[in-house]
Amino acid sequence: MADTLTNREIADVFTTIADTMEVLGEDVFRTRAYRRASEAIADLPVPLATLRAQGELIAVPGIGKAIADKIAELLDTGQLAFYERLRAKVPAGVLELLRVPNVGPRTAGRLYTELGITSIAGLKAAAEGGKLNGVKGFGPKTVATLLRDIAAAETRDQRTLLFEALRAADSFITALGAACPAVQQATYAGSLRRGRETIGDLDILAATTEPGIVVQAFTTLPLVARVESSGREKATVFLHNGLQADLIAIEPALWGAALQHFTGSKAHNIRFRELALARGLSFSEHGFKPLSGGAALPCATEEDVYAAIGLPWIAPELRENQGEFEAAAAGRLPQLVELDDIRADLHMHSDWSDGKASIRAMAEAARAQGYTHMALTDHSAFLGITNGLDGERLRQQAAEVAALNSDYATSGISFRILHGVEVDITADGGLALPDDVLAALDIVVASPHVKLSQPPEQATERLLRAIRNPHVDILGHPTGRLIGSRPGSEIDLDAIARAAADTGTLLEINAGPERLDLDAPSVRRVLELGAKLTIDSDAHHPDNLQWLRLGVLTARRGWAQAKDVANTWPLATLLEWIAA
Ligand code: DGT
Ligand code: CA
Ligand code: CA
Ligand code: ZN
Repeated sequence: MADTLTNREIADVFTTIADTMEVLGEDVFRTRAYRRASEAIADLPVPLATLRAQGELIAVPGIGKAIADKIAELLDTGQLAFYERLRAKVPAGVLELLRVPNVGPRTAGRLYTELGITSIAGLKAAAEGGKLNGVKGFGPKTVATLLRDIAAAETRDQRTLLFEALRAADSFITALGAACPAVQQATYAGSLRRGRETIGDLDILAATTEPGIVVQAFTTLPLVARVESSGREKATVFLHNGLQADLIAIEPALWGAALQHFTGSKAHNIRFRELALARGLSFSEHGFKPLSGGAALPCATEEDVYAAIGLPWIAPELRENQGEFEAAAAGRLPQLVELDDIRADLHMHSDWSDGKASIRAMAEAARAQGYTHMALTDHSAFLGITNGLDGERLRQQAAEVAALNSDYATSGISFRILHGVEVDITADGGLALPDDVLAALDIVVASPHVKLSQPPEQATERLLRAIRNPHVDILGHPTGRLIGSRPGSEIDLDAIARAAADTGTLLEINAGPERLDLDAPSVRRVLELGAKLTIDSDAHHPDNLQWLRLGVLTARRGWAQAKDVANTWPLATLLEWIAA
Protein backbone atom coordinates (compact mmCIF):
# COMPACT_ATOMS: atom_id res chain seq x y z
CA MET A 1 0.00 0.00 0.00
CA ALA A 2 1.18 3.52 -0.73
CA ASP A 3 2.03 5.60 2.30
CA THR A 4 -0.87 7.66 3.49
CA LEU A 5 -0.41 11.36 3.09
CA THR A 6 0.62 13.38 6.11
CA ASN A 7 -1.48 16.19 7.57
CA ARG A 8 1.02 18.64 6.17
CA GLU A 9 0.72 17.21 2.66
CA ILE A 10 -3.07 17.31 2.78
CA ALA A 11 -3.02 20.87 4.13
CA ASP A 12 -0.76 21.80 1.20
CA VAL A 13 -3.23 20.30 -1.26
CA PHE A 14 -6.02 22.53 0.08
CA THR A 15 -3.84 25.62 -0.03
CA THR A 16 -2.91 24.83 -3.62
CA ILE A 17 -6.59 24.36 -4.46
CA ALA A 18 -7.40 27.78 -3.02
CA ASP A 19 -4.44 29.40 -4.81
CA THR A 20 -5.33 27.80 -8.11
CA MET A 21 -8.96 28.86 -7.87
CA GLU A 22 -7.91 32.43 -7.20
CA VAL A 23 -5.41 32.38 -10.07
CA LEU A 24 -8.36 31.34 -12.24
CA GLY A 25 -10.27 34.35 -10.99
CA GLU A 26 -12.76 32.44 -8.81
CA ASP A 27 -14.64 34.24 -6.12
CA VAL A 28 -12.69 34.71 -2.86
CA PHE A 29 -15.64 33.36 -0.91
CA ARG A 30 -15.45 30.04 -2.71
CA THR A 31 -11.74 29.69 -1.95
CA ARG A 32 -12.05 30.65 1.70
CA ALA A 33 -13.34 27.24 2.81
CA TYR A 34 -10.21 25.56 1.44
CA ARG A 35 -7.87 28.00 3.15
CA ARG A 36 -9.69 27.54 6.45
CA ALA A 37 -9.51 23.76 6.10
CA SER A 38 -5.81 23.94 5.32
CA GLU A 39 -5.10 25.98 8.44
CA ALA A 40 -7.24 23.71 10.61
CA ILE A 41 -5.40 20.61 9.36
CA ALA A 42 -1.94 22.11 9.74
CA ASP A 43 -2.70 22.78 13.43
CA LEU A 44 -4.04 19.32 14.25
CA PRO A 45 -2.03 17.35 16.81
CA VAL A 46 -3.30 13.95 15.52
CA PRO A 47 -3.06 12.32 12.09
CA LEU A 48 -6.16 12.82 9.92
CA ALA A 49 -6.29 9.08 9.30
CA THR A 50 -6.78 8.51 13.04
CA LEU A 51 -9.57 11.09 13.27
CA ARG A 52 -11.24 9.58 10.30
CA ALA A 53 -11.07 6.08 11.73
CA GLN A 54 -12.80 7.44 14.84
CA GLY A 55 -15.43 9.16 12.68
CA GLU A 56 -14.38 12.55 14.02
CA LEU A 57 -13.28 14.38 10.91
CA ILE A 58 -16.29 16.66 10.65
CA ALA A 59 -16.05 17.46 14.34
CA VAL A 60 -12.95 19.54 13.51
CA PRO A 61 -13.83 23.23 13.15
CA GLY A 62 -13.13 24.20 9.53
CA ILE A 63 -13.84 20.73 8.15
CA GLY A 64 -17.35 20.23 6.73
CA LYS A 65 -18.85 17.34 4.83
CA ALA A 66 -17.41 18.33 1.42
CA ILE A 67 -13.89 18.75 2.79
CA ALA A 68 -14.14 15.55 4.84
CA ASP A 69 -14.99 13.62 1.65
CA LYS A 70 -11.97 15.10 -0.10
CA ILE A 71 -9.73 14.18 2.84
CA ALA A 72 -11.06 10.63 2.70
CA GLU A 73 -10.28 10.42 -1.02
CA LEU A 74 -6.75 11.71 -0.40
CA LEU A 75 -6.16 9.26 2.44
CA ASP A 76 -7.47 6.31 0.42
CA THR A 77 -5.95 6.98 -2.97
CA GLY A 78 -3.22 9.55 -2.39
CA GLN A 79 -5.00 11.68 -4.99
CA LEU A 80 -7.97 13.96 -5.44
CA ALA A 81 -9.79 14.04 -8.77
CA PHE A 82 -11.15 17.55 -8.14
CA TYR A 83 -7.62 18.81 -7.48
CA GLU A 84 -6.17 17.10 -10.55
CA ARG A 85 -8.83 18.67 -12.80
CA LEU A 86 -8.18 22.09 -11.33
CA ARG A 87 -4.43 21.73 -11.60
CA ALA A 88 -4.66 20.84 -15.28
CA LYS A 89 -6.06 24.31 -15.99
CA VAL A 90 -2.97 26.24 -14.83
CA PRO A 91 0.69 25.59 -15.71
CA ALA A 92 2.69 24.62 -12.61
CA GLY A 93 5.02 27.58 -13.12
CA VAL A 94 2.20 30.04 -12.51
CA LEU A 95 1.82 28.80 -8.93
CA GLU A 96 5.58 29.03 -8.58
CA LEU A 97 5.14 32.80 -9.00
CA LEU A 98 3.52 32.81 -5.55
CA ARG A 99 6.90 32.17 -3.99
CA VAL A 100 7.84 35.74 -4.88
CA PRO A 101 7.01 37.98 -1.91
CA ASN A 102 4.07 40.32 -2.62
CA VAL A 103 2.87 38.30 -5.61
CA GLY A 104 -0.52 36.84 -4.70
CA PRO A 105 -2.76 34.48 -6.68
CA ARG A 106 -4.67 37.34 -8.28
CA THR A 107 -1.52 39.03 -9.58
CA ALA A 108 -0.12 35.68 -10.72
CA GLY A 109 -3.37 35.04 -12.59
CA ARG A 110 -3.17 38.38 -14.38
CA LEU A 111 0.50 37.91 -15.25
CA TYR A 112 -0.45 34.57 -16.77
CA THR A 113 -3.60 35.58 -18.68
CA GLU A 114 -2.45 39.03 -19.81
CA LEU A 115 1.24 38.36 -20.47
CA GLY A 116 1.54 34.59 -20.69
CA ILE A 117 4.08 34.48 -17.85
CA THR A 118 4.50 30.95 -16.47
CA SER A 119 7.71 31.04 -14.40
CA ILE A 120 9.74 33.20 -12.05
CA ALA A 121 12.45 33.38 -14.73
CA GLY A 122 9.83 34.58 -17.23
CA LEU A 123 8.59 37.19 -14.79
CA LYS A 124 12.11 38.42 -14.21
CA ALA A 125 12.76 38.70 -17.94
CA ALA A 126 9.47 40.58 -18.44
CA ALA A 127 10.27 43.00 -15.61
CA GLU A 128 13.81 43.59 -16.88
CA GLY A 129 12.65 43.93 -20.47
CA GLY A 130 10.10 46.61 -19.66
CA LYS A 131 7.20 44.31 -20.62
CA LEU A 132 5.33 45.19 -17.43
CA ASN A 133 5.21 48.90 -18.30
CA GLY A 134 1.64 49.93 -18.88
CA VAL A 135 0.21 46.85 -17.16
CA LYS A 136 -2.23 47.99 -14.53
CA GLY A 137 -0.67 48.02 -11.06
CA PHE A 138 2.94 47.87 -12.30
CA GLY A 139 4.42 51.35 -12.11
CA PRO A 140 8.22 51.78 -12.34
CA LYS A 141 8.52 51.67 -8.56
CA THR A 142 6.53 48.44 -8.29
CA VAL A 143 8.71 46.86 -10.97
CA ALA A 144 11.89 47.79 -9.07
CA THR A 145 10.47 46.25 -5.88
CA LEU A 146 9.36 43.21 -7.83
CA LEU A 147 12.90 42.60 -9.09
CA ARG A 148 14.19 42.76 -5.52
CA ASP A 149 11.48 40.32 -4.41
CA ILE A 150 12.39 37.94 -7.22
CA ALA A 151 16.02 38.00 -6.14
CA ALA A 152 14.91 37.23 -2.56
CA ALA A 153 12.79 34.29 -3.74
CA GLU A 154 15.72 32.93 -5.73
CA THR A 155 18.16 32.97 -2.80
CA ARG A 156 15.61 31.48 -0.43
CA ASP A 157 15.06 28.58 -2.78
CA GLN A 158 18.71 27.75 -3.04
CA ARG A 159 19.38 24.07 -2.78
CA THR A 160 22.33 22.80 -0.80
CA LEU A 161 25.60 22.13 -2.60
CA LEU A 162 26.52 18.48 -3.06
CA PHE A 163 29.68 18.90 -0.96
CA GLU A 164 27.87 20.29 2.08
CA ALA A 165 25.11 17.72 1.82
CA LEU A 166 27.64 14.85 1.61
CA ARG A 167 29.44 16.14 4.67
CA ALA A 168 26.22 16.55 6.63
CA ALA A 169 24.95 13.11 5.61
CA ASP A 170 28.23 11.41 6.49
CA SER A 171 28.33 12.90 9.97
CA PHE A 172 24.64 12.34 10.52
CA ILE A 173 24.85 8.67 9.60
CA THR A 174 27.93 8.16 11.75
CA ALA A 175 26.17 9.82 14.69
CA LEU A 176 23.05 7.73 14.19
CA GLY A 177 25.02 4.48 14.10
CA ALA A 178 26.91 5.46 17.25
CA ALA A 179 23.74 6.50 19.10
CA CYS A 180 21.63 3.50 18.19
CA PRO A 181 22.82 -0.13 18.14
CA ALA A 182 19.44 -1.12 16.64
CA VAL A 183 20.67 0.32 13.31
CA GLN A 184 22.04 -2.62 11.32
CA GLN A 185 22.94 -0.57 8.27
CA ALA A 186 22.41 3.06 7.30
CA THR A 187 23.01 5.06 4.16
CA TYR A 188 21.77 8.05 2.22
CA ALA A 189 19.54 7.74 -0.83
CA GLY A 190 17.80 10.42 -2.95
CA SER A 191 19.53 12.98 -5.12
CA LEU A 192 22.60 12.80 -2.88
CA ARG A 193 23.22 9.16 -3.76
CA ARG A 194 22.69 10.02 -7.41
CA GLY A 195 25.38 12.69 -7.04
CA ARG A 196 23.31 15.67 -8.19
CA GLU A 197 25.15 18.98 -7.97
CA THR A 198 22.61 20.39 -5.52
CA ILE A 199 20.43 18.60 -3.00
CA GLY A 200 16.90 19.42 -1.87
CA ASP A 201 16.89 17.28 1.27
CA LEU A 202 18.68 14.28 2.74
CA ASP A 203 16.97 10.92 2.54
CA ILE A 204 18.46 8.61 5.15
CA LEU A 205 17.65 4.91 5.28
CA ALA A 206 18.26 2.68 8.27
CA ALA A 207 17.83 -1.09 8.29
CA THR A 208 16.43 -2.28 11.60
CA THR A 209 14.00 -4.64 13.25
CA GLU A 210 13.12 -1.95 15.79
CA PRO A 211 11.98 1.08 13.80
CA GLY A 212 10.51 2.91 16.81
CA ILE A 213 13.85 2.96 18.62
CA VAL A 214 15.65 4.17 15.50
CA VAL A 215 13.14 6.98 14.89
CA GLN A 216 13.55 8.02 18.52
CA ALA A 217 17.36 8.05 18.22
CA PHE A 218 17.21 9.93 14.91
CA THR A 219 14.98 12.72 16.16
CA THR A 220 17.04 13.28 19.30
CA LEU A 221 20.50 13.48 17.71
CA PRO A 222 22.41 16.64 18.73
CA LEU A 223 22.66 17.61 15.04
CA VAL A 224 18.88 18.00 14.92
CA ALA A 225 17.54 21.51 15.40
CA ARG A 226 13.83 20.82 15.00
CA VAL A 227 11.59 17.80 14.50
CA GLU A 228 9.08 18.45 11.75
CA SER A 229 7.21 15.16 12.05
CA SER A 230 7.84 11.73 13.43
CA GLY A 231 5.95 8.49 12.98
CA ARG A 232 6.42 4.77 13.51
CA GLU A 233 8.90 4.24 10.67
CA LYS A 234 9.55 7.73 9.37
CA ALA A 235 10.64 11.11 10.59
CA THR A 236 11.50 14.47 9.14
CA VAL A 237 13.86 16.84 10.91
CA PHE A 238 15.80 20.02 10.23
CA LEU A 239 19.49 20.11 11.02
CA HIS A 240 21.23 23.14 12.48
CA ASN A 241 22.63 24.02 9.07
CA GLY A 242 19.06 24.34 7.72
CA LEU A 243 19.08 21.06 5.78
CA GLN A 244 16.00 18.89 5.97
CA ALA A 245 16.57 15.18 6.58
CA ASP A 246 14.01 12.42 6.10
CA LEU A 247 14.55 9.10 7.85
CA ILE A 248 12.99 5.85 6.75
CA ALA A 249 13.44 2.81 8.96
CA ILE A 250 13.29 -0.46 7.02
CA GLU A 251 13.12 -4.19 7.72
CA PRO A 252 16.41 -5.67 6.54
CA ALA A 253 14.61 -8.08 4.19
CA LEU A 254 13.20 -5.09 2.24
CA TRP A 255 16.38 -3.01 2.22
CA GLY A 256 16.92 -3.29 -1.54
CA ALA A 257 13.37 -2.23 -2.39
CA ALA A 258 13.46 0.80 -0.11
CA LEU A 259 16.93 1.82 -1.25
CA GLN A 260 15.85 1.60 -4.87
CA HIS A 261 12.65 3.55 -4.23
CA PHE A 262 14.19 6.35 -2.19
CA THR A 263 17.21 6.74 -4.46
CA GLY A 264 14.97 7.79 -7.35
CA SER A 265 14.98 9.68 -9.49
CA LYS A 266 11.26 9.96 -9.74
CA ALA A 267 11.51 9.63 -13.53
CA HIS A 268 13.63 6.49 -13.16
CA ASN A 269 11.18 5.01 -10.66
CA ILE A 270 8.17 5.65 -12.82
CA ARG A 271 9.82 3.85 -15.70
CA PHE A 272 10.98 1.06 -13.41
CA ARG A 273 7.41 0.48 -12.24
CA GLU A 274 6.10 0.39 -15.78
CA LEU A 275 8.65 -2.28 -16.66
CA ALA A 276 7.70 -4.23 -13.54
CA LEU A 277 3.99 -4.00 -14.37
CA ALA A 278 4.73 -5.31 -17.84
CA ARG A 279 6.08 -8.40 -16.08
CA GLY A 280 3.01 -8.71 -13.89
CA LEU A 281 4.61 -7.14 -10.81
CA SER A 282 3.56 -4.12 -8.88
CA PHE A 283 6.52 -2.49 -7.17
CA SER A 284 6.72 -0.10 -4.24
CA GLU A 285 9.15 0.74 -1.47
CA HIS A 286 7.73 -2.34 0.28
CA GLY A 287 8.81 -4.68 -2.50
CA PHE A 288 7.12 -6.51 -5.34
CA LYS A 289 3.58 -7.83 -5.36
CA PRO A 290 2.83 -10.29 -8.14
CA LEU A 291 -0.48 -9.22 -9.73
CA SER A 292 -1.38 -12.88 -10.03
CA GLY A 293 -1.09 -13.17 -6.25
CA GLY A 294 1.97 -15.44 -6.33
CA ALA A 295 4.84 -15.41 -3.85
CA ALA A 296 6.74 -12.22 -3.01
CA LEU A 297 10.15 -11.70 -4.62
CA PRO A 298 13.38 -11.19 -2.69
CA CYS A 299 14.33 -7.54 -2.18
CA ALA A 300 17.19 -7.56 0.31
CA THR A 301 19.56 -5.96 -2.19
CA GLU A 302 19.18 -3.61 -5.14
CA GLU A 303 20.62 -6.35 -7.34
CA ASP A 304 17.59 -8.45 -6.38
CA VAL A 305 15.28 -5.59 -7.30
CA TYR A 306 16.72 -5.03 -10.78
CA ALA A 307 17.08 -8.76 -11.38
CA ALA A 308 13.32 -9.13 -10.84
CA ILE A 309 12.72 -7.14 -14.00
CA GLY A 310 15.50 -8.88 -15.87
CA LEU A 311 18.10 -6.14 -15.65
CA PRO A 312 21.59 -5.83 -14.19
CA TRP A 313 22.04 -3.34 -11.32
CA ILE A 314 22.11 0.24 -12.55
CA ALA A 315 24.46 2.72 -10.84
CA PRO A 316 22.56 5.47 -8.96
CA GLU A 317 24.27 8.25 -10.94
CA LEU A 318 22.63 6.93 -14.12
CA ARG A 319 19.11 6.77 -12.72
CA GLU A 320 17.47 9.69 -14.50
CA ASN A 321 15.58 7.79 -17.20
CA GLN A 322 18.02 9.10 -19.77
CA GLY A 323 18.71 5.87 -21.60
CA GLU A 324 19.96 3.75 -18.69
CA PHE A 325 17.16 1.19 -19.03
CA GLU A 326 17.88 0.70 -22.73
CA ALA A 327 21.62 0.40 -22.03
CA ALA A 328 20.99 -2.09 -19.22
CA ALA A 329 18.70 -4.22 -21.38
CA ALA A 330 21.27 -4.24 -24.18
CA GLY A 331 24.14 -5.14 -21.82
CA ARG A 332 25.77 -1.80 -22.61
CA LEU A 333 25.91 -0.05 -19.28
CA PRO A 334 29.14 1.94 -18.99
CA GLN A 335 31.83 0.78 -16.56
CA LEU A 336 31.78 4.10 -14.70
CA VAL A 337 34.96 5.78 -13.50
CA GLU A 338 35.60 5.38 -9.76
CA LEU A 339 37.46 7.43 -7.21
CA ASP A 340 39.90 4.52 -6.84
CA ASP A 341 40.81 4.81 -10.53
CA ILE A 342 42.23 8.30 -10.02
CA ARG A 343 46.04 8.44 -10.03
CA ALA A 344 46.61 12.18 -10.19
CA ASP A 345 45.19 15.63 -9.64
CA LEU A 346 46.15 17.93 -12.50
CA HIS A 347 45.05 21.37 -11.29
CA MET A 348 46.06 22.82 -7.93
CA HIS A 349 47.65 25.92 -6.42
CA SER A 350 50.34 26.65 -3.87
CA ASP A 351 51.29 29.71 -1.82
CA TRP A 352 53.31 30.87 -4.81
CA SER A 353 50.01 32.34 -6.05
CA ASP A 354 46.74 32.36 -4.08
CA GLY A 355 47.01 28.90 -2.49
CA LYS A 356 47.38 28.47 1.28
CA ALA A 357 50.16 25.88 1.45
CA SER A 358 53.65 25.19 0.14
CA ILE A 359 54.28 23.05 -2.92
CA ARG A 360 55.68 20.36 -0.65
CA ALA A 361 52.58 20.36 1.54
CA MET A 362 50.35 20.05 -1.52
CA ALA A 363 52.49 17.22 -2.89
CA GLU A 364 52.42 15.36 0.42
CA ALA A 365 48.65 15.72 0.53
CA ALA A 366 48.42 14.36 -3.02
CA ARG A 367 50.58 11.39 -2.01
CA ALA A 368 48.29 10.82 0.97
CA GLN A 369 45.41 10.53 -1.51
CA GLY A 370 47.32 7.63 -3.06
CA TYR A 371 48.24 9.50 -6.23
CA THR A 372 51.35 8.73 -8.26
CA HIS A 373 51.65 12.21 -9.77
CA MET A 374 50.15 15.67 -9.75
CA ALA A 375 50.33 18.93 -11.63
CA LEU A 376 51.15 22.13 -9.82
CA THR A 377 49.30 24.87 -11.69
CA ASP A 378 49.56 28.25 -10.00
CA HIS A 379 47.91 31.27 -11.60
CA SER A 380 49.54 33.32 -14.30
CA ALA A 381 50.04 37.03 -13.67
CA PHE A 382 46.85 38.63 -14.96
CA LEU A 383 44.18 41.19 -14.18
CA GLY A 384 42.83 40.83 -10.69
CA ILE A 385 44.70 37.61 -9.88
CA THR A 386 46.51 37.81 -6.56
CA ASN A 387 50.15 36.98 -6.78
CA GLY A 388 50.01 35.45 -10.26
CA LEU A 389 53.31 34.21 -11.71
CA ASP A 390 55.18 35.75 -14.65
CA GLY A 391 57.90 34.02 -16.68
CA GLU A 392 60.61 34.88 -14.18
CA ARG A 393 58.80 33.53 -11.12
CA LEU A 394 57.77 30.42 -13.06
CA ARG A 395 61.47 29.74 -13.73
CA GLN A 396 62.21 30.05 -10.00
CA GLN A 397 59.29 27.79 -9.23
CA ALA A 398 60.56 25.21 -11.76
CA ALA A 399 63.75 24.95 -9.71
CA GLU A 400 61.80 24.24 -6.52
CA VAL A 401 59.69 21.61 -8.26
CA ALA A 402 62.80 19.95 -9.68
CA ALA A 403 64.38 19.87 -6.21
CA LEU A 404 61.31 18.25 -4.70
CA ASN A 405 61.16 15.68 -7.50
CA SER A 406 64.77 14.76 -6.98
CA ASP A 407 64.16 14.42 -3.21
CA TYR A 408 61.42 11.94 -3.98
CA ALA A 409 63.65 10.07 -6.42
CA THR A 410 66.57 9.79 -3.99
CA SER A 411 64.26 8.61 -1.20
CA GLY A 412 62.93 5.90 -3.51
CA ILE A 413 59.44 7.42 -3.54
CA SER A 414 57.66 7.01 -6.83
CA PHE A 415 55.87 10.32 -7.11
CA ARG A 416 56.23 13.07 -9.68
CA ILE A 417 55.21 16.71 -9.60
CA LEU A 418 54.50 18.05 -13.07
CA HIS A 419 55.31 21.71 -13.30
CA GLY A 420 52.43 23.57 -14.87
CA VAL A 421 50.47 26.77 -14.77
CA GLU A 422 46.86 27.86 -14.91
CA VAL A 423 47.14 30.49 -17.58
CA ASP A 424 44.36 33.00 -18.11
CA ILE A 425 42.49 33.06 -21.38
CA THR A 426 42.13 36.70 -22.35
CA ALA A 427 38.83 38.11 -23.61
CA ASP A 428 39.79 37.42 -27.25
CA GLY A 429 41.18 33.94 -26.69
CA GLY A 430 44.82 34.84 -26.26
CA LEU A 431 46.86 33.60 -23.30
CA ALA A 432 48.30 35.69 -20.49
CA LEU A 433 51.82 34.21 -20.87
CA PRO A 434 54.11 34.14 -23.92
CA ASP A 435 54.65 30.93 -25.90
CA ASP A 436 58.26 30.41 -24.79
CA VAL A 437 57.22 30.47 -21.13
CA LEU A 438 54.44 27.95 -21.76
CA ALA A 439 56.72 25.74 -23.84
CA ALA A 440 59.06 25.30 -20.86
CA LEU A 441 56.33 23.81 -18.66
CA ASP A 442 55.28 20.15 -18.31
CA ILE A 443 51.56 20.89 -18.54
CA VAL A 444 49.34 23.91 -19.17
CA VAL A 445 45.81 24.47 -17.93
CA ALA A 446 44.11 27.42 -19.67
CA SER A 447 41.03 28.87 -17.99
CA PRO A 448 38.66 31.78 -18.51
CA HIS A 449 38.30 34.01 -15.44
CA VAL A 450 37.19 37.38 -16.79
CA LYS A 451 34.53 38.60 -19.23
CA LEU A 452 32.35 35.54 -18.76
CA SER A 453 29.21 37.19 -20.13
CA GLN A 454 30.35 37.58 -23.71
CA PRO A 455 27.81 36.81 -26.43
CA PRO A 456 27.82 33.08 -27.30
CA GLU A 457 29.78 33.35 -30.58
CA GLN A 458 32.51 35.38 -28.93
CA ALA A 459 32.61 33.14 -25.85
CA THR A 460 32.92 30.06 -28.06
CA GLU A 461 35.53 31.58 -30.37
CA ARG A 462 37.57 32.57 -27.34
CA LEU A 463 37.69 29.01 -26.03
CA LEU A 464 38.28 27.53 -29.49
CA ARG A 465 41.37 29.71 -29.88
CA ALA A 466 42.68 28.52 -26.53
CA ILE A 467 41.95 24.87 -27.38
CA ARG A 468 43.82 25.19 -30.66
CA ASN A 469 46.88 26.72 -29.00
CA PRO A 470 49.42 23.89 -29.14
CA HIS A 471 50.70 24.68 -25.64
CA VAL A 472 47.32 24.21 -23.97
CA ASP A 473 46.77 20.71 -22.59
CA ILE A 474 43.67 21.23 -20.43
CA LEU A 475 40.77 23.66 -20.74
CA GLY A 476 40.01 24.56 -17.08
CA HIS A 477 36.44 25.14 -15.80
CA PRO A 478 35.21 25.80 -19.36
CA THR A 479 32.10 27.89 -18.65
CA GLY A 480 33.19 29.63 -15.44
CA ARG A 481 29.79 29.08 -13.88
CA LEU A 482 29.30 29.19 -10.10
CA ILE A 483 26.36 27.10 -8.92
CA GLY A 484 23.56 29.30 -7.63
CA SER A 485 25.36 32.58 -8.25
CA ARG A 486 26.77 32.86 -11.78
CA PRO A 487 25.38 31.14 -14.86
CA GLY A 488 28.73 30.91 -16.71
CA SER A 489 29.33 31.73 -20.33
CA GLU A 490 27.06 30.38 -23.01
CA ILE A 491 29.19 28.31 -25.32
CA ASP A 492 28.61 26.10 -28.32
CA LEU A 493 29.51 22.93 -26.48
CA ASP A 494 29.53 20.74 -29.59
CA ALA A 495 32.05 23.01 -31.30
CA ILE A 496 34.24 23.00 -28.18
CA ALA A 497 34.05 19.22 -27.88
CA ARG A 498 34.90 18.64 -31.55
CA ALA A 499 37.90 20.98 -31.37
CA ALA A 500 39.05 19.31 -28.16
CA ALA A 501 38.74 15.85 -29.73
CA ASP A 502 40.68 17.08 -32.78
CA THR A 503 43.56 18.65 -30.91
CA GLY A 504 43.66 16.24 -27.96
CA THR A 505 42.99 19.09 -25.54
CA LEU A 506 41.51 17.68 -22.34
CA LEU A 507 38.28 19.23 -21.06
CA GLU A 508 38.16 19.70 -17.32
CA ILE A 509 35.51 18.75 -14.82
CA ASN A 510 36.54 21.24 -12.19
CA ALA A 511 35.51 19.59 -8.91
CA GLY A 512 35.31 22.78 -6.84
CA PRO A 513 32.04 22.49 -4.86
CA GLU A 514 30.55 25.59 -6.48
CA ARG A 515 31.93 24.91 -9.94
CA LEU A 516 31.35 21.33 -11.11
CA ASP A 517 32.18 22.70 -14.53
CA LEU A 518 31.71 20.99 -16.99
CA ASP A 519 28.41 19.78 -15.59
CA ALA A 520 27.09 16.24 -16.02
CA PRO A 521 24.97 16.72 -19.17
CA SER A 522 27.90 18.50 -20.84
CA VAL A 523 30.21 15.66 -19.87
CA ARG A 524 27.93 13.15 -21.53
CA ARG A 525 27.77 15.20 -24.69
CA VAL A 526 31.50 15.88 -25.04
CA LEU A 527 32.25 12.19 -24.55
CA GLU A 528 29.81 11.33 -27.33
CA LEU A 529 31.80 13.67 -29.55
CA GLY A 530 35.07 11.96 -28.70
CA ALA A 531 36.68 14.43 -26.31
CA LYS A 532 38.66 13.30 -23.25
CA LEU A 533 38.41 14.69 -19.73
CA THR A 534 40.33 15.51 -16.61
CA ILE A 535 38.76 15.69 -13.15
CA ASP A 536 40.60 18.24 -11.02
CA SER A 537 40.18 19.61 -7.52
CA ASP A 538 41.58 23.10 -8.27
CA ALA A 539 42.71 22.86 -4.61
CA HIS A 540 44.02 25.98 -2.89
CA HIS A 541 44.62 24.05 0.35
CA PRO A 542 45.61 20.42 1.06
CA ASP A 543 42.12 19.70 2.45
CA ASN A 544 40.56 20.68 -0.89
CA LEU A 545 42.04 17.66 -2.66
CA GLN A 546 39.07 15.63 -1.40
CA TRP A 547 36.80 17.70 -3.65
CA LEU A 548 37.83 15.36 -6.40
CA ARG A 549 35.09 13.02 -5.17
CA LEU A 550 32.51 15.56 -6.38
CA GLY A 551 34.09 15.62 -9.80
CA VAL A 552 34.01 11.83 -10.00
CA LEU A 553 30.29 11.84 -9.17
CA THR A 554 29.72 14.44 -11.88
CA ALA A 555 31.74 12.39 -14.37
CA ARG A 556 29.69 9.30 -13.50
CA ARG A 557 26.45 11.22 -14.02
CA GLY A 558 27.89 12.05 -17.42
CA TRP A 559 28.44 8.31 -18.12
CA ALA A 560 32.26 8.67 -18.05
CA GLN A 561 34.48 5.60 -17.92
CA ALA A 562 38.02 5.48 -16.54
CA LYS A 563 39.54 5.45 -20.03
CA ASP A 564 37.85 8.79 -20.78
CA VAL A 565 39.54 10.49 -17.83
CA ALA A 566 43.20 11.43 -18.18
CA ASN A 567 43.95 11.38 -14.48
CA THR A 568 43.24 7.66 -14.34
CA TRP A 569 46.02 7.08 -16.86
CA PRO A 570 49.56 6.10 -15.79
CA LEU A 571 51.99 9.03 -15.88
CA ALA A 572 53.74 7.72 -19.00
CA THR A 573 50.46 7.57 -20.92
CA LEU A 574 49.58 11.10 -19.87
CA LEU A 575 52.99 12.42 -20.91
CA GLU A 576 52.70 10.73 -24.32
CA TRP A 577 49.25 12.25 -24.80
CA ILE A 578 50.55 15.71 -23.92
CA ALA A 579 53.56 15.36 -26.23
CA ALA A 580 51.45 14.18 -29.18
P1 DGT B 1 15.89 16.47 -3.97
O1 DGT B 1 15.68 16.08 -2.55
O2 DGT B 1 14.93 17.50 -4.45
O3 DGT B 1 17.29 16.87 -4.26
O4 DGT B 1 15.59 15.20 -4.91
P2 DGT B 1 15.31 13.68 -4.52
O5 DGT B 1 15.44 12.90 -5.77
O6 DGT B 1 16.15 13.27 -3.37
O7 DGT B 1 13.77 13.71 -4.16
P3 DGT B 1 12.97 13.49 -2.79
O8 DGT B 1 13.80 13.74 -1.59
O9 DGT B 1 11.72 14.26 -2.94
O10 DGT B 1 12.56 11.96 -2.85
C1 DGT B 1 13.52 10.93 -2.69
C2 DGT B 1 13.23 9.82 -3.63
O11 DGT B 1 11.96 9.22 -3.33
C3 DGT B 1 13.08 10.26 -5.08
O12 DGT B 1 14.31 10.41 -5.72
C4 DGT B 1 12.26 9.13 -5.65
C5 DGT B 1 11.34 8.78 -4.52
N1 DGT B 1 10.06 9.48 -4.76
C6 DGT B 1 9.66 10.62 -4.18
N2 DGT B 1 8.44 10.97 -4.63
C7 DGT B 1 8.08 10.03 -5.52
C8 DGT B 1 6.92 9.79 -6.33
O13 DGT B 1 5.98 10.57 -6.33
N3 DGT B 1 6.91 8.68 -7.13
C9 DGT B 1 7.95 7.81 -7.16
N4 DGT B 1 7.89 6.74 -7.95
N5 DGT B 1 9.05 7.98 -6.40
C10 DGT B 1 9.11 9.07 -5.60
CA1 CA C 1 16.11 14.26 -1.31
CA1 CA D 1 13.04 13.66 0.79
ZN1 ZN E 1 42.72 27.06 -10.48
